[in-house]
Amino acid sequence: MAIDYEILTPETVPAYIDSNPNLAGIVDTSTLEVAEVGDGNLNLVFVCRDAAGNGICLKQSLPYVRLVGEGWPLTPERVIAEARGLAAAAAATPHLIPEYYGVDEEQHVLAMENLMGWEIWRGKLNDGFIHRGVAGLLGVYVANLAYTTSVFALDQMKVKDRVVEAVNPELCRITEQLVFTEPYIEHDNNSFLEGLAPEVNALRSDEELRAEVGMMKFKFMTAAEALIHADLHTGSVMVSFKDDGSGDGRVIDPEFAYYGPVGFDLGAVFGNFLAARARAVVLDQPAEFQDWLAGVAQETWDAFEAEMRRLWSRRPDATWTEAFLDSWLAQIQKDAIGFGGCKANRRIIGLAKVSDIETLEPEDRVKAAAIVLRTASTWIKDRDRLATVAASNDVFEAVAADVMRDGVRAAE
Ligand code: SR1
Ligand code: MG
Repeated sequence: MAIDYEILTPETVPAYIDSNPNLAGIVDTSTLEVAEVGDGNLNLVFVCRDAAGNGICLKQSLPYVRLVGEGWPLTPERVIAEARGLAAAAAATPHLIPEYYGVDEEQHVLAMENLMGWEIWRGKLNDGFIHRGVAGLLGVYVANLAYTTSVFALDQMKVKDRVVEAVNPELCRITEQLVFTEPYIEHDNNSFLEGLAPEVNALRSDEELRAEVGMMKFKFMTAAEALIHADLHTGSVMVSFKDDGSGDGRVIDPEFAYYGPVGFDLGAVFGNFLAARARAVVLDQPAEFQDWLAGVAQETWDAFEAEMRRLWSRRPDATWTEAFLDSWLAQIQKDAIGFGGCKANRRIIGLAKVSDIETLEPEDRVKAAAIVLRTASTWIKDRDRLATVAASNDVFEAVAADVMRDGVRAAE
C-alpha cells in the first residue's frame, strides 16, 4: 500500500512535535520519553512524558484498520471526525474529555492531554475495580453532546450544515456491517467457540430478532438526531480514582462521530456493561463489585435524563415542550436498550471482541457469551415492552440465573 504521509514512530515523535508550532511549549522534547500504546483496533497512540513530568498524547490514523492490516484500507481522514467530536465535547463538557490541543490534517495526527495515571475502564472492570460515579458522568456526557448539537439548542440551518460536515460514511459502514449485519449471517469476520454454536444458531434462526435488528440498523442509518460519539464502549473511557476514593472518568476516541440516534451512545454503554456483568457472574466476582455493577446502567440513564431535563430549560424554541421531552426520553430509553443489545451481540460473534469475555477460560467464556447473547437478543426484540433500564436489568438477572443453573444449549 502506498502511504503518502509520514507514519510516526516513538523515535520520530519529538521532531514531529518540534515541527508543529501549535504544540510548542507543552513538553520539553529534549527529555521526552515516548511509548506507542495503541491497543485499540484502528490507530497508533503515542504517550509522551518529559523529565519534568509534562505530557502529551498523539494519536495518528493509519490508512487501514490496524486490527486487520493493509488488506482493509480505511480513510485516515477519520481523524477529522474525531477532532470534531473532541471539539464539540470540549465546548459542552470540557471536564469529561482530555484537554484537546488540535489536529494536523496533513499527517492525520490529533494532539491531546496525556492522562497520566489514568487507565482504560474496560481493564479495570475486568479486574473488579469499583469506580463510583463514572457511569453517571457518561450520562452527562451523552446528554450535553446531544443537546448542544441538536435542533433543541441550535438553529435548524446550522444543524443541517453540521449534519453534512459530520457525515462519516466509512466509519458508519464499519458499524453497519460489524454491529448490525455480520453477526446474524455466516461471515469470515465472525468467530466463536464451538460450544457457543447452538446459541448462535438459535439467534440466527430467530426471524423476529433479525427483523428488529434491521429496525435498529435503519434507525442508525437514518436518524440524524444529534452529533453522537458512536463508539462509546468501556474501552473509550479512561478512569482514575479521586482523593475521596470515588471514580473519575474521561471519554476518548470519538472518531466514529456523526449525526445519529442519541440512544446509540447510551446503548453502547449498556451493551458493554452487559459484557462486564456476564464476566462478573461466571467468575463469581465479589458481591460488592457485582452489586455496584448491577446499578451502573441505571446510573448512566438517570444522569442522562436529569442532565437533559436541566439543559431543556435553556431551549430557545417553544416547539419543544415538556411533554415532547417526556415522549422523546421514553423513546430514547427504548432505543438505548435495543442498541445495547446490538452492541453486545456483535462483541460475542463478530470482529473486535472484548477482553471481558475473551480472557475467560473456555467453559466460562461460553457461559458468559450465552448470557450476553440471550439477554441482548431479548433487549432487542422486547425493547418497547421493557421500556426501562430497570426492566432490562431484570432480563439479565433471569438469563444469568438460567445459564448458571442449566448451562448453555447443547448441539442437536
Ligand atoms: C474494524 S474496527 C472494529 C471496531 O473497533 C472500534 O472500536 C469500533 O467499535 C469498531 O466496530
Ligand atoms: Mg475506538
